[in-house]
Order: sequence, then C-alpha cells, then structure tokens
Amino acid sequence: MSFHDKVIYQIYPKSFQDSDGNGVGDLRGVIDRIPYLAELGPDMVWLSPFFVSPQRDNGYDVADYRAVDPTMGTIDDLQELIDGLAGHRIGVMFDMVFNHTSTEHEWFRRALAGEERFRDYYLIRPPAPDGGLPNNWESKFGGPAWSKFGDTGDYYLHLFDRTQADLNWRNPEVRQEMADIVNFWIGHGVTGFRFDVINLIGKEEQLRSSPKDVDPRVMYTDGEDVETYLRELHDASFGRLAERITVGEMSSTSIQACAGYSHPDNQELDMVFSFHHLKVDYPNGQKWALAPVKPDALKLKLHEWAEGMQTGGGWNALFLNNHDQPRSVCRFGDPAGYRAESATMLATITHLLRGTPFIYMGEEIGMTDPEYDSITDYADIEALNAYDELIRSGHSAAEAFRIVSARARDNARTPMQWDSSPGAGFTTGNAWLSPTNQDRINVATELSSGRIFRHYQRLIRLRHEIPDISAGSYRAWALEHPSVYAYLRDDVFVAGNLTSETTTLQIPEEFDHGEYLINNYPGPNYPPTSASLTLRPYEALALSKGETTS
Ligand code: TEU
Repeated sequence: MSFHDKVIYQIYPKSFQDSDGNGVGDLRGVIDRIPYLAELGPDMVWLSPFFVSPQRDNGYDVADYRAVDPTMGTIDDLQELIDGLAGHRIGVMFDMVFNHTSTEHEWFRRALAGEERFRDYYLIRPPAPDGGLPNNWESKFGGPAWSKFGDTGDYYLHLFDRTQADLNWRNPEVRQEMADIVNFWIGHGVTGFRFDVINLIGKEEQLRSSPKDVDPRVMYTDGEDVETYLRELHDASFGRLAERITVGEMSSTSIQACAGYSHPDNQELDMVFSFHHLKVDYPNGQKWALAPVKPDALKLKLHEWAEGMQTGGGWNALFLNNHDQPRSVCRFGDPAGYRAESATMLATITHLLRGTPFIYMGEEIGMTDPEYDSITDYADIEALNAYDELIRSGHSAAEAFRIVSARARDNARTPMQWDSSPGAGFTTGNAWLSPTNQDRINVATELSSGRIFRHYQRLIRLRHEIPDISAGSYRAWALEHPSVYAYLRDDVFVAGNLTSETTTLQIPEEFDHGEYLINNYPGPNYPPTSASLTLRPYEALALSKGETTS
C-alpha cells in the first residue's frame, strides 16, 4: 500500500517557527524551515489546524474551514508551503476538526439567530423533564457537556470546550458540507487528511444519559453509524485520490473498532491513532493523577495493538508524541541520565513496528517537557481547568501543580528549539509559551554534535528501504522479559532495553552474528550471539539475519 513505507512529521504551526516576531508561529515560518524538513526526510507533513479560529483550543475550534487565520498568514502562504514541500517530494496532511465547530462559526451564529436549517447542524436539546441538563454527559475538558443555547431555553452539546459545538452528523447536509471542505483542499493539492476525534461523530438520535455507574463516553464513542459516515466521506472526497494518506484520531476506542475503521476492504480510512499505550501511566485510567509506571507497561500495550490490528487487518499510526501528549522521553525515558539513549530507544521500538510512524516536531532532537515553576506558565484550557478541579477536590496548590506539570498538553507545545538564543531561534519576540532549556537542547547543537536527529534519519531510511519493515508481519519475542521489548518483522529482529539497567536477552538463533541495521549506541558493536545479547541502558537495535544462516 502507498502508506506502509511512509513516515509523517507533525507540525504544530503555533509553536514551530514565527516569521514576523509576534511570538506566535505561522505558515511563513514553516516555509522558512522546509530545508530542515527535507534534511530529516519525512514523506508528508501533518499541519495542526491553522484555519480561522478564536484560538480557545489553539485552532481545534474552527470558525472557517476554508480560510487561513490571519495570525497564521494567507492562502497564498499556504499554497506556497504546499508547493514548496512538493518540490522536495513531501506531501501535506491537513487536520480536519469535523466533530465540532467553534461557536463563532457562521453556521452556529446563524443557528443562534434562529435559522432552523443551521439549528439542525448542531445537537440542540430542551432541558430534561426535571428541568436539568438533557443528559449526564461530561466535557472532556471538565464540567458538563451542555451549555445554554442563547436565550432559547435549550442547550447545545459540546464534548470539549463550551466554545466547541458538536456537529449533527445525522444531518446529510452536514455530511455534505464536510465532503465539500475536503474536496476544496484536494483542489489545492492536499493529499493527506487527519480527522480529529472522528469516532465521536456517530451519536444516536436520542442522546440518552448513560446508566448509573457507566462511563458516559460509551454512549457516544464508536457509534454504529461512524463507519457508514466514513465510507460516505471516502466515496465523496478523498477516496478518488490514487495517492493519499488518511488517518483518524480515535478517542477511547477498541482494537475491534479500529480494525474496522482501517481495514483496506472497508474503504474508510488508511489508519488510526489510538491512545491506550499513552494511558499506561494513568493510575486507574485517571489522567490527572500520578503513579510510577512499570517498564513493561508500554511494551505490553504496544504489543497488544500490534498483534490485534494485524489479526484484524487494520493499520496503526505509530507514535509516542503529539501536540496533546507530554514528551515521551520524560514519560518513558530518562531525560537527565540517558536522554539520547532513551529518546532513540523509544523511537526505534516504535518506528520498526507494523504501522506508519509519526514524528512530532522536536522529538527528533530529544526535546523534553518545559521546566516551569508556576501554573501561570501554562496556557492550555484543559490543563487550567484540571488545575482548578484538583484544587476544588482538595489537593494542595503544590500537589495540583505537580500533577498538571506532568500531564499538561502544553508540555508538547513549547516552541521548537532551533538554537540557544533567548527566543530559541523560534521568535525574535516574546514566545506565546516560553522555551526553557534551549541552551542545552536545540537543532543547531543536535546537528553539530548530537546523534538523535541522525538516528531518526536512519529510521526513516529503514522504513523506505526494507520491505520487512514496511510490509512484514509482526511477532513478539521474549514477551515475558521484564525490561526488554523485542519483536520480529519477518527477517528483521528488533530489541530495546526499556530501563537504565544493563540486561541480557536470548535472541533467535537465526540472528546469530546478524548484521546491525541500526543501533543507538555509537562506536563499534559487539557481534550479536544467540547465547545472550547484552543490552546497555536504553540500548536499542535492529538486526538482519547473519550471512551464515540466511
Ligand atoms: O484531541 C482529542 C482528545 O481526545 C484529546 O484532547 C484528549 O482528550 C486530551 O488530550 C486528554 O487526554 C483532539 C485534538 O488532538 C485536541 O488537540 C483537541 O483539543 C480535541 O481533539 C478537540 O478538538
């Protein structure tokens, strides 16, 4: 398939490069960094939203799907960026936030003004018989999922912020609007689309409360109509593109559902983002709580989805980082003692799995969470709401801050660190979110003397060049090992030490004296012998079969 051997790089434009000194990233800034992107070598760049938006959720609250927000630039800048990347054979993936619009979108404003046609674009309901909210659903950003719809006495649904009104996908006019938007951007040369929380669009007509003690999310997640709507959108828009890449972000989903969304026979999406592996450090599934995470927790969840999606015929997007997640080297590595080793180990065990790898801006230079010391340093609506809730529920300010600083989405949204200057080479102004350790971690230093960037370049090349990686099967190896994740991709063997303790691993005998395809430790490597392979702290490698055995 045309996306099994591809690697995609995610840019959060607000934090990538500021070209006009206002402290906020923009499209011209991305244009200025095309040579850097070409050097890394991805096949496509996913741009988080840059459309017209009041920026309540940093652009995931869209007020006009066909226009560039003036703070991000112009449609001409956007076309120059698309064409500039194409000149380096790099495609562009747009982020389609189709579950909801901003309440500043024209459709919502016209609904508020009483136009029945647009009222049916949204999920508006009268109060419950007892005068309360229409149901017991909660916003993912805290509080109820219903807010008053003007002075009508009714309420509108918002699964996220109250300024993000959920669309009514049962309305065929809404579905047609979505297909028209995708086709509009296809007309501009866009061949990639990421669909935001797209498994939430299949809500039932009744919008019933969940039964007592049942998580309300089950009432609106992976609804029975999602696949129908995805097939319809596929057929009406991107399905006619011979070369395209589509990916759906799936919130609180299942392997079974995701195998359906991404099975090639179903003509829905090419692949899915799921998040179960990025919740292994949530105690009892609670994001806003902290607890130590067992070294093998991440590997076991990666394995479960690798094996499950292979069995189900689906396709995973492979990632540990994005604009919503704290930096993986801080969650699962050791940024203080083994930053380069743990960053490249995490990349290796992720990139060589069965799926399509995604690199989030900055992970290729080992960027870490910022070192903030006050809640006022944070900007994200979700984090600030969570801090207030933690205080309300009795946590001390210090404890609430400790939790938020570990979990905040801002951790991934600090500016890209290009150099060690006060603005990190990101801006000549005051960055909207402060960089904190660009003196040690930045592109210039990494390119001159680091080894993380070069490791990512090699991983991209391996994905391009070795069919066993792009098209091979997946089989776990030594799954019971407490501190190593190892697996086979046909004639490639991959292993990563998940800890800072040297360990040993029995490897398959056919890889005796195998050839190193990649290793994250510099210098000459010892010959791998089937007796026992020594893995140094956070050491990761991939082997092809030894000449003697093939
Ligand atoms: O994220 C949806 C989503 O599930 C995450 O926001 C998750 O709920 C949160 O990170 C906490 O765990 C998508 C976008 O990636 C996110 O940036 C948007 O805020 C959200 O949808 C609403 O559009």
